[in-house]
Formats: sequence, C-alpha cells, structure tokens
Amino acid sequence: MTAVRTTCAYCGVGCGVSATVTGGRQVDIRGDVDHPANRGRLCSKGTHLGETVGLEGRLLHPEIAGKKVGWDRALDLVARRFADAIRRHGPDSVAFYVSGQLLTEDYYVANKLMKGFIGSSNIDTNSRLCMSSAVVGHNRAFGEDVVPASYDDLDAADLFVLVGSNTAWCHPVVYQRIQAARAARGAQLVVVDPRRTETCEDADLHLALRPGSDVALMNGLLAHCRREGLLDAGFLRDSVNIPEGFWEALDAHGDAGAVATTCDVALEDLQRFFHLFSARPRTVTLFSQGVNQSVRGSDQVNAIINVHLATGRIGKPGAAPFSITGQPNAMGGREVGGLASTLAAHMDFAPENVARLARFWGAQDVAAKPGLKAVDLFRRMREGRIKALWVMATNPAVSLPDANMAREALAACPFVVVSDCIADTDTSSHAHVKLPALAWGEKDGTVTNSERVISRQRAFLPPAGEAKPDWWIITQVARRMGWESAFYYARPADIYREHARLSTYQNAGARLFNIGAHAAISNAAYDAMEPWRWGGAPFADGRFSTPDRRARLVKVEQRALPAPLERWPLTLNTGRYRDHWHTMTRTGLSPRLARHRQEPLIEIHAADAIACGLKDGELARVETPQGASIYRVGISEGQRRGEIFAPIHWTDQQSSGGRTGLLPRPTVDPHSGQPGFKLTPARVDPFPVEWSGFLVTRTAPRAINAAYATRVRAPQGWLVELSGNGEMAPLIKSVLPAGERIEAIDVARGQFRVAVLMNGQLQAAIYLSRTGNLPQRDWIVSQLETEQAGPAVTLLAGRPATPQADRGPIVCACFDVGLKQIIAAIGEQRLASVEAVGNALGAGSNCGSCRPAIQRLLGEALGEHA
Ligand SMILES: Nc1nc2c(c(=O)[nH]1)N[C@H]1C(S)=C(S)[C@@H](COP(=O)(O)OP(=O)(O)OC[C@H]3O[C@@H](n4cnc5c(=O)[nH]c(N)nc54)[C@H](O)[C@@H]3O)O[C@H]1N2
Ligand SMILES: Nc1nc2c(c(=O)[nH]1)N[C@H]1C(S)=C(S)[C@@H](COP(=O)(O)OP(=O)(O)OC[C@H]3O[C@@H](n4cnc5c(=O)[nH]c(N)nc54)[C@H](O)[C@@H]3O)O[C@H]1N2
Ligand code: SF4
Ligand SMILES: [Mo]
Repeated sequence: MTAVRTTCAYCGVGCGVSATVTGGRQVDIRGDVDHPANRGRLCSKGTHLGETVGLEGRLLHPEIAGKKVGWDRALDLVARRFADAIRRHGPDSVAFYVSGQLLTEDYYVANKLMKGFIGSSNIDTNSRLCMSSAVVGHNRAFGEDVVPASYDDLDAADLFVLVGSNTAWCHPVVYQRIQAARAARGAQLVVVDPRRTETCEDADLHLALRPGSDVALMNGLLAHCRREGLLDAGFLRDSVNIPEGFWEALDAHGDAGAVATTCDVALEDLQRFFHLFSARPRTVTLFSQGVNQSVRGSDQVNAIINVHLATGRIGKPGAAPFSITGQPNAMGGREVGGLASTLAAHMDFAPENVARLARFWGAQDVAAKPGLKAVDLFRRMREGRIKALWVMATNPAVSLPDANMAREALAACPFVVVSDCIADTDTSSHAHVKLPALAWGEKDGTVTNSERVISRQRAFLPPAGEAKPDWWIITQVARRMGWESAFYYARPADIYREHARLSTYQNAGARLFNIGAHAAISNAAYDAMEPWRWGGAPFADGRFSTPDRRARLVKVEQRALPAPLERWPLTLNTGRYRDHWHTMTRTGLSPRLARHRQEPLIEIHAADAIACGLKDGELARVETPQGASIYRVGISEGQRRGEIFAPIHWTDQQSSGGRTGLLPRPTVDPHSGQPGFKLTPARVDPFPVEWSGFLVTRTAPRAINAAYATRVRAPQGWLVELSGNGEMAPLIKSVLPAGERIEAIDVARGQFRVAVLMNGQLQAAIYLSRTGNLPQRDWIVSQLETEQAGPAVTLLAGRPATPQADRGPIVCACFDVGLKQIIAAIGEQRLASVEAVGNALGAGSNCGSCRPAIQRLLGEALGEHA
C-alpha cells in the first residue's frame, strides 16, 4: 500500500493528491504536502475524491448503436466514417469537440490529428465556454497567451481584487491561500460580484455591481489612478504601446459619480475601492467567469489588464492580473493549441507558423486558417453541414448555451462519437459510437494548472473494464486513417517529448511557452517528474511577446446596458455550487458531496419573489426565450433586485428540473466567441403542485413520472425529491420495488407513506403529502445504512422513537455537520470564531471549504445579539 502522488481531478488550482489504495477500488485520499499548489490542503471536492472512483455508471466497453463491440470494430468504424466524410465533403465537414479535462498528451494528439493531418481547424474545446476571452485578452495585451502570475504572488500581495469569481467555492485552495495572506500580512480583499457569495463573507469590501458594468468600473479605476498620479510613467515609456486617443477615451470615465451610477454601487464604496487600490501597489486581480462569460468578455479582460499595465503592477512579486482557470488542464489545452483559433505551442495562423508545423510534423495539409468556434460549430451542425463529430470529455448537450439547440445539432449529425468514462450522459444518448475512456485514478500523463505548473497525473487503479487512455484511442483512429508513423506512440512520455520539442523548435525567444528542457526527458524522469513551472516570472524584464516586445493597452469602452424587457423582466445568472462539478458525472456519485445542496435552487431577491408570486421553498418555473425549467425557490439576500441565479449542474440523468443548460442565450463575445452565460433575459412564475414528498431507495431510481423529480446520491442509495399533480397512487406503484410492504395511507388527508422491507432491511420508502406534512429526510436516509430497519411505527412516522434534532442542511461535508447544529452551538456555547466552532463541532477544521459559511452564521448571530 504505497501512496501515489497525482493531481486532483477537478479545478485549475491543480492541487497535489496523495492516493493510497486500501483494497479493491477503495482509496485513501490526502493532500500532497510536497505539491507547491496546495502544500497538503484539499477542498471538499478533492477530499471526497475517493467516493467517485468506483465502477458505478462507468462505460466499460465500446458500443456501436447501443451494442457492446470489440475495440477493433469500433475504431475501424470511426476511422472509416471520418475518412468517408472527408473524402465526400472535404476536411471541414468533420469536427472534434474536446475538453480541458483531457490530459496534455491526449489533447496534443487530438489537435495534431485534426489540424495537422485531417487539415481542418474544426477542433474546438469546452475551454471556449470557459476562458477564451482571457486568451484573447492576453494575446491582445502581451502578444501571447501567458498568465503573468503565480500562487507565490498571493503570498506577497497587499490587496486582492476578485472580479467575477466565487473563489471560496470554485477555487477553494486559492481562497484559503488568500485568507492565509490576509491573516499573515493584513492584506485586504475586495470582491466584485453582483451576488453576495460566500467569497464576500469575510471581505473588506464587496462591490455588488450591475452585471456587465465591469469595463466602467475598471476604466473608472484607471482614470482615478491617472488623476492621482499613480501611473508608472517609466514602465509605460519603455514597455507599453498606447493606442491613439486612449487617454481621451478614458476621460469619459473620469467622473467617479457617473461610474458609481453606471455600476449601481454606492459612491463611497467605489471610492473606498479606489483608495485601497491607490494605497496598495502589490495588487493581484483574480478573475474568472463573471468576467470571461460575457458578450463583452474580451474587453472586460483587457480593462483589467490595462489597469495593471498602466500602473506597472505586473512582472513584480505580488502584483499581477491573474486569470484563474477552471478545469484541471485548461492551461495544457492552450499550450497544445486545442482551440479552433490557435495552433500548437502558442502559435497563431501566420503562414510561417503553419509552414513550421508542417515541417515539424512532416504533414502536407496543416490547416491554414482558424476553424469554427463551439457555438458556431454546433449551429453549422444543426444545418446538417457537419457530417461526423467526435466529442471527448465534455457534455455539450448540457453545457453549451441554448442546450436544446446543441441537442438538435447532435441529432442532425449523421455520425457522432462520444469518448467518456461514464455510460449515460445527456450527450452520449446521441452517440452512434461510445468509446470507454480511462478515468481519473487510471489515466496517466500531465496537466498544467492556473499558475503554469505542469504536474503529473498518475494511475493508481487498474482500468475499468476495457477502458483505454484517450491518447491511445485517438492515435488508433489516426493510424487506421493512414497516418501510421505520425501517430506511433507507445506511451504518454513519447507524446510529451514531442510536445516539448515542438515548443522549442525554431523558437528563438518569440514565444515564452518553451518547455524544451524536457525535449529528451527519459521515461524514468517523466515518471518521477516533480511539479514545475514553465515561463519563470513572465515579463519581469519589461519585455513582452509582441514583435516590438512591448505590451499594449487596449481601448475598451463600456457599452450601454439594456433595460429589462416587459416579457422578460429579470436577468438570469448561472454558475456553480461548492460541492458539485459541472454535469455531476463524478461528484454526483459522492453521498457526502450531495448533501451540501440537494436540489437546484433559483435564488431570488425577496421583493422580486413577492412581485412574481413566489414563496421560499416552493417550486417555480424559470423561462427564457430558449427554454424553461423548474427549480426550488430560494429567497436570498445575496441577490440584487431583478437578477436571479441558477446552478449549472443538474441534467436529464438526475432530474426533471433545474436544467439550466436549456436557458442561456447563445450570444457570444465577438472576439473570443465565448458565450455570455451570466446574463439572459428571463421570467419566473410559480409552479403550483398538489402534492410533494420524497423517495428513499436502495436501488437506482428508474425514470420517474412526476412534474418535478430530482435525485441525489445517499449512502447506500438515493434520495429523490418529488412533486406533482393528480393521483399519487400510480407513481407509488411505479417506483417501489417488490418486498414486504408497510403502509399508512390516509386518502382524506392526502397522506401516503409506504416502506418496503426485505428480511427486515429497508429497500425503499416513499412519503407524499398534499398538505406539506413530511418527515425529515435525515433519519430515513440513515435507515438504508442499517441491516435491520427501525420498527414499522417509526418508519411510517419517519422518525426514531426518541426524536432526533433536525440538523438542517449539511454545511460541513467532512464531519457531516448541519446548519441548525452550528447555529445552536454558536448560541449555546457563545462561540465567536470559526476556530471555536471547529473545536466544538469539528466543522470547518478539515478541508476548510465550509469556513466562509460558518463565518456567515457567526456574523448573523452577532447581528442578532446587537
Ligand atoms: N465547486 C466547483 N468548482 C469549480 C467548478 C465546478 O463546477 N464546481 N468548475 C470549475 C470551472 S471549469 C470554472 S470555469 C471555474 C469557475 O469559477 P467562477 O468563475 O468562480 O464560478 P461561477 O460560479 O461560474 O461565476 C463566478 C461569479 O461571477 C459572477 N458574475 C456574474 N455576472 C457578473 C458580472 O457581470 N460581473 C462580475 N464582476 N461578476 C459577475 C457570478 O455572480 C458568480 O458568483 O470553477 C472551477 N471550479
Ligand atoms: N449556463 C452555464 N453553462 C456553462 C457554464 C456556466 O457558468 N453557465 N460554464 C461553462 C464552463 S466554464 C465549462 S468548463 C463547461 C463544463 O461543461 P462540460 O465539460 O460539459 O462538463 P463536465 O460535466 O465536466 O463534462 C465532462 C465529461 O467528460 C467526462 N470525462 C471526465 N474525465 C474524462 C477523461 O479523462 N476522458 C474522457 N474521454 N472523458 C472524461 C465526464 O464523465 C463528463 O461526461 O460548462 C460551461 N457551461
Ligand atoms: S481546490 Fe479543490 S477541486 Fe481544486 S484542485 Fe484543489 S482540491 Fe481539487
Ligand atoms: Mo470552466
């Protein structure tokens, strides 16, 4: 039982994980104390990785038309159908849609096959939806897509500005490092986000700005810096090109009062932000989807970078604009050129680059122009113009904007191949061929995190069934298409060496991305590779990757923000929950992670809820011009008026409600093609139901015929929330397994309670009510974990003989501590700090992901005392 050092499967923080197999597919997960990204810390998702490595739901064999086949048949068919389409309709009639969750080696060969040998650039990636605006911003400002920051800067900064980033939930270990810097050196934290998220909980300042007004804010800040004499004249003179009329255009933002009005924030708050910025030159501005996922995403990125360039807050310790990446290998994908708009090794489509790639790869037909960006690619597909599509490691039927459009496109494509580790996804239901890929824990290669650190992912489990590495699958198809020698690799290290060689090939310093030091790395050294950062401290010498080596300010203007429409009076913002990852194919397997948010909420301001006729905890239908879905109403003080927020995680696999992917409009940034996921005109109406309740079941629930049904994993089973109209009996009949039944049915009072046992063990139980009289879920769910369920009366009552206190929703996933427990302990034991709560209940003392939530409860309790 030796520990294997690998990296976390989830976010771009890129934490090191130490995994020890303790038997079968059981694994003990620890933070890797030697990894520079996390030094042993892990968040809730990383901590509970062990609950996601079983075989449940895995795709174990290749399938053609739903039938199990051998690898040879599946690979032959894929190669033949792609070759046919290319022969009959040309190379641009086929496409790959790939992902920042592939390893660098997988990504490299996918890009090489499409751009180098098929000769089309129709390979795009879910990174288009994620950070393509940051890529454009970097290219425009620096001449290369380089993130000029590292986590060491977090330890040296005096001011953190988080723009459009719910860091406490989405990059929790970065958030913990920020908190550590604040504790150690009194660094200040400003959060710029229309919502009051848990990231704002302990912030020095929260600017709840009007969505889409970030350019006004940043231009206003820059105008302030200019007024106050904070520009770095020497740096501007030596290292930065300033477009004509740049300062004049900025004058429009010179009036702080007008900026406050545009951004809809208090003038005092705006001025506090400006003063903090003036006083603390060691500033790191971290940004993510609130900035990128906008139809003005690229300009918003450049508005941030402009401020850093003009004040010289770049290339120095503790001072940088920092685009934090979402997926574990978003950065690796950028390095291999996985976007339709880039070429490998940070090259663009300049003719000399195309020629250089042709020489290096020994390829005749290297694509000479950019390909279709994700949304356009699916539009073209819906028109029937893409004849063969290969989707790898992403779930576009959920994650593209206007997902119904994406589904129509998949349905219109004559040949769809899906490589995934999971058998049934909303995307794979459209696949003609399904190819089983190795999952985290089985796959082997490298990833690059937000701070340019390349780390190994290592295998510690055997392959599931016949699953194969993605690089193997891709190269097998390439070889069958006739490119035998160009795709001959025996192991990931072979691909990595080629990738490293390409980065240094005829690169006389023009591109900072150069990992030539590894061009001849031995297999043993690759296996033993320690995490290392490429690019050192970029731009520290004031030299950039542009032809004249100078950075560029970019003229960006705040566009007028449209007023709400009568039919669509609200705007829909979408994003993430703390303990779920995207379409839940993996976090959905973990009972512990399921408990933080068991249902998809539509969060709404109390006044809007009244105006729309909604009540907290009831159901509502959210509609946009693209589609509609049902959510549980969560009235929230964190929402601005007129704005609602929905999570992105629920899919057809878990739910008939909360299907957020159907809602966003497919409008994109004109430069990057990134969709504006955060702002869609919408309306909300009550969704009346006659009865509600829940089902607890040991076996996976089948399709459930109820107006609203969402399921989450529980220990030894599932918990399904249900609501509907009309008769309840048919539903009960359809969802309960055979066995010994005990029931309490009171038709007059509209109460159905049925439990099914087998040899005394609970198999399933359903509780439905027309009056809202329902037991707590906790105890009944716990009955699945016992050999002998409690006596019939307790099962029907839904509570133990000696009543248990209601713990409320789970806040701490590590120690299973509920909201009500924490509130009670704070009151009874007069706890005054997060540490004190940790000592009393354990909550917050392990992974730390729930510390902001505890902070909020402490704040509320204190408020009540006052
Ligand atoms: N728990 C969890 N962590 C994850 C992921 C996950 O699925 N779950 N996914 C990973 C991935 S791929 C990504 S890309 C990252 C995303 O990480 P984040 O970007 O932090 O996450 P989001 O929730 O998408 O959006 C961030 C915030 O942008 C705000 N916002 C909306 N509109 C505006 C605006 O106009 N201006 C500003 N300033 N802010 C705005 C939203 O209110 C939201 O709170 O998370 C990564 N980490
Ligand atoms: N409305 C709205 N939509 C959004 C966003 C938003 O904020 N709002 N955010 C966008 C962003 S930033 C992102 S990154 C996307 C994410 O969206 P997706 O990429 O669609 O989401 P995932 O659930 O991560 O899908 C990954 C798939 O790959 C599979 N997989 C995992 N590992 C491997 C592997 O090694 N090999 C193979 N072949 N398969 C694997 C998983 O089982 C899963 O099915 O969503 C985007 N969509
Ligand atoms: S912050 Fe959490 S999800 Fe992200 S890499 Fe680290 S442990 Fe994994
Ligand atoms: Mo992302």
